[in-house]
Amino acid sequence: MRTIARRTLSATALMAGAGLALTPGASASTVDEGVMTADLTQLNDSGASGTAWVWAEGDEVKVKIETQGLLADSPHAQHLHVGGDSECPPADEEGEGPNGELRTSDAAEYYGDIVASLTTEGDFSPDSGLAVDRFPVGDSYTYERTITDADVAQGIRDGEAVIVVHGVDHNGNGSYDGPASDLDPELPGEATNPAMCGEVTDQMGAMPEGGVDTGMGGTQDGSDGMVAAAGATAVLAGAGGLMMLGRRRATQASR
Ligand SMILES: [Cu+2]
Repeated sequence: MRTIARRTLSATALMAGAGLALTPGASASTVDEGVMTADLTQLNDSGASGTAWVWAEGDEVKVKIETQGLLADSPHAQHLHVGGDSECPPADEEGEGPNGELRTSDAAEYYGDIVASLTTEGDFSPDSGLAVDRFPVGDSYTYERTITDADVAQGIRDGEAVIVVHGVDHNGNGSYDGPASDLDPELPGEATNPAMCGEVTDQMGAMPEGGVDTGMGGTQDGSDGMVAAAGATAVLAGAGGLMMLGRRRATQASR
């Protein structure tokens, strides 16, 4: 077992050193259990950014999102989208809204429809897509939730999922107002226009793949791969790697 772990470490170190993805190495059995990531980047000149980590194992999907630069003191609808081209629109994409504002429906050809609403509690189906009283509030927040949906989990594993966070203060007056939303005439477009978007991918390896540390089951083999990969990340990335490990511990502790 020690030999296998060392071999995993070497392979991972080589891949990381070459700037390639931290693939599961010897842990072929844990492919479905690995973390995927999404680098959330701004749309509509929102100034927002963030990172998402997504674990999909069996029917379970665990999502963690960290944000910065969103409109403060306001709810931000956020969803997993699947469909379209499974990608985000270009950052400067314009839409049919006032002054070329990109509305949610304008970019549907890129990221498809809502398949899961990343609400803070209760229903997470597309029906809750605009349940503004059950979405995170604020400019910078950390969101974490596990949902159970076989189709959503499969869409993520297939690399078809995109995370979109909504809510843009186009006129900079500190609240959602102005013309009606394309999704719901009762809401201002500012409340529903996309603020940032990220494709859920296994390419980045912001955190190493592994079964046990996701808290969603896993095998002993997955654990070995996880420890080895984490070690390599810490050694190679220095402080950055340690930060990532700290995040993972925080994730564990909060469960
Ligand atoms: Cu959305």
